Amino acid sequence: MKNKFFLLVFTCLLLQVCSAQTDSIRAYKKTSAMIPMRDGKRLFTVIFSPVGATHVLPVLLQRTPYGAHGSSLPEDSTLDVQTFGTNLSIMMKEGYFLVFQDIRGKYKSEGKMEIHQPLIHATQKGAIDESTDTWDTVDWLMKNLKGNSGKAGLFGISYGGWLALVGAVDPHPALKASSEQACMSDLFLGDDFHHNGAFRLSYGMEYSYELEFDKTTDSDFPFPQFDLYDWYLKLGPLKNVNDKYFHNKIPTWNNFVQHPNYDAFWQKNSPLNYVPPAQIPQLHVGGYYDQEDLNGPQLMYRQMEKDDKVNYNYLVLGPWNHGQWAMGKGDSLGKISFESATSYWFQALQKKWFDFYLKGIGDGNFEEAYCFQTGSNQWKTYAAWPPKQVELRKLYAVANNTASFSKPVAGTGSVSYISDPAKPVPYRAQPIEATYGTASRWYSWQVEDQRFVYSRPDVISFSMDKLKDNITVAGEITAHLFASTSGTDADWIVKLIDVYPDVDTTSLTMSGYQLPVTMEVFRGRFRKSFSSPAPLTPGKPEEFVIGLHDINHSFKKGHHIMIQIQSTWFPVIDRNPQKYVANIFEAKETDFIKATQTIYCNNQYATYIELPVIKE
Ligand code: PG9
Repeated sequence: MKNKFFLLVFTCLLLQVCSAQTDSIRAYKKTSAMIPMRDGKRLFTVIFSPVGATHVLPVLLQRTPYGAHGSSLPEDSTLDVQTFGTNLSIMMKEGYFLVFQDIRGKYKSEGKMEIHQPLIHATQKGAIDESTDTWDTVDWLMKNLKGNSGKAGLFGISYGGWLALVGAVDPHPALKASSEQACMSDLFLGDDFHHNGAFRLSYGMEYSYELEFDKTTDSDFPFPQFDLYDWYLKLGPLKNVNDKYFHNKIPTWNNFVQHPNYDAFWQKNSPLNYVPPAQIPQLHVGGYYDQEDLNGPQLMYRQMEKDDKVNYNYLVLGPWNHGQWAMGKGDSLGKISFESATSYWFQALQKKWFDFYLKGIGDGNFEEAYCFQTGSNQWKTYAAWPPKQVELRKLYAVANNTASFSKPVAGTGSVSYISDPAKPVPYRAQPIEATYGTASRWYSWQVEDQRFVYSRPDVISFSMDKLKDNITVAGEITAHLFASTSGTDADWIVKLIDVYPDVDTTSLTMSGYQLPVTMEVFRGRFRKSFSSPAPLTPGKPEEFVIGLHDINHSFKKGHHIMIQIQSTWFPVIDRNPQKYVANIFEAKETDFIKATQTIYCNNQYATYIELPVIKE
C-alpha cells in the first residue's frame, strides 16, 4: 500500500515535469500595447494571453506590415482558441502567448516604413532596422508579459517571413527559434517584383499601390474593369503608370523606374548579401507553386546552409501556393490533388519544432529537409537538399517538336515563332482579375492547365514520347536555351510540363492536362550580367541559362514530359519592347516591335533542360 502511494506521487511528479510548459487552454484574452523601441518610436502590438494557464509559457511573435491580427477586437475580449484556425490553435491549445505587431510605419505603429530595408544596425552605430525592432519587442515582452517562460519564437509568412528571417539576425537572448515562411530573397533576381530581371508588372504595380498609397489601409487600385488583360495592354509603355496614375507618389514604383538593372540599390537590399548563417534554429518553409516568393526560402536555406556548423538550418518544401500551408487542409491546388492534407501535416511539424525549441518537448531529431514529392504525392525526407543521389540528365528540345534524352545529331535544326508585344501571351486564362481582387485566380495560376496557350503560334512545345516508367526529378532544374531574335532584346519563358495521359483512367477529367511543374522567365539583355545589360545581336544564337527552381516531382508512367517556350507572359511580366532601350520603364510606344524568335535544336546549339533524376 505504502509503495503504491509512493509510486503514485512519483508518477504525478514525473507527469508534471514531462508536461512542463504545456497546458490545456481553451480561451485567449486580447490586450494591446504600444511597445517602445530604442529610438522612442512605439509599435502597436496585440497580445493574446492564455486564460487559466497553470505553467509559465513561451511567446510566439509575428510581425507584419498588413495590420496586426485582432487589432480591432475590443480590449480584454476573450476568444475561443479555435477561432485562431488550425495553424495557430494546434499550438495554442497547449499554451503559448501569441503576439502580433504592426511594424514601424504601418497601421497603428509609429515611425516610417521602408519596404524591405536591409539590415544596417551592425555597420551603423545606433541604427534602427527590423532586427533591432524585433530585439526591443522581445525584450519588452519578456519583461512585461506576466507568466511568460523567458523564451520566444518568431515566425511569419511572406513579408512576415522576411521579418522572421531578419528578426533572427543578432537575436535577443530569449529568442530561441524562428521560422521564415515564403520570405522574399532577392527582389531583382527572383520573387515578388522581378524574375531574372524581367519586371512583374501586374504584381509590382498593384502591390506598391496597395502598400504605399495609404499608411492605414491596404488600397486596391481602382481598376475600371474586371478582366485586366486589356487594361494593361491599353496602359501602353510603363512610363504611363506615373504619367497617368501614380504621379511619382508611390516610392516603390519610383525605385523600379530608377533602378532598371541590378545596381547597388537591389544588391544592398538583397538578404542574400546581408543575412549571416543561422544564429538560432531556423525553419525555412516554401511552396513549389508559390506565386509570389518562389525563390526566397530555397535560396535562403541554401545560403545559410553553407556555414551551418551547429545544424540550425532546416527546410520544408510542399506543393503549395503562397502561404497555403497555414490555411486549410492543403489537399489540392486548383485542379491538382495531393491526396492528403499536406498543410495539416506541416502544421503538426511546425508545432513539434516550436514545442522542442521553446518548451523542450520531444527529442529534437529533425530531418534536414522535408520535401513533398508531387506526382507520387508523398512526403520525403532528405539528409541534404538538393539530394545528392541524382543523375543529371539532359532533356533536349528536338526540331520536330519532340523532346528526347538523346542529343540531336543533325548540324542544323531550329524552330521559330513571331513574338508580338501588341498581342502578348496571357500568363493565365482570361479573365485576369486584379491580383487580390474579388474571385481572383491568382492563387493557383502556377498549376493552370497550359492547353490554354498550347496552340498559339507564338508558343512552341517539345513533347517526349509516353513514359514507359516513372521518372522522378528532385533538386534544382536549369534550362539551357540556345536562341536568337531578329530584334535586339527578348524575353524567354521556359516551362517544364507534365502532360497527363490522353485518357487518364485515374481521373478522366484530368486527361491531357498540361501541368507546369516549373516555369520561369529570363530577360535576354541580362544574359551576361544583371548589372550591365547588353543588346542582343539580331540573328546570333546565344546561350541563356535559366534557373527553373527546386522541384521534387514524379512524372508517371503513361505521362509525357514537355518543354514549352514563349516570349511574352502578360501582364504578370511587362512587355519587352524587343528593341533594346536603356531603360524599359522609359520606353516609348514606338520602341515595341514584332520579332522572330528562333530556338536552336541541333548538335552545335542544343537547347535542353537539365534534370536531376533520382536514382531508384
Ligand atoms: N509577397 C508579398 C511581398 C513580400 C515582399 C515584398 C513585396 C511583397 C507578401 O505577401 O507579403
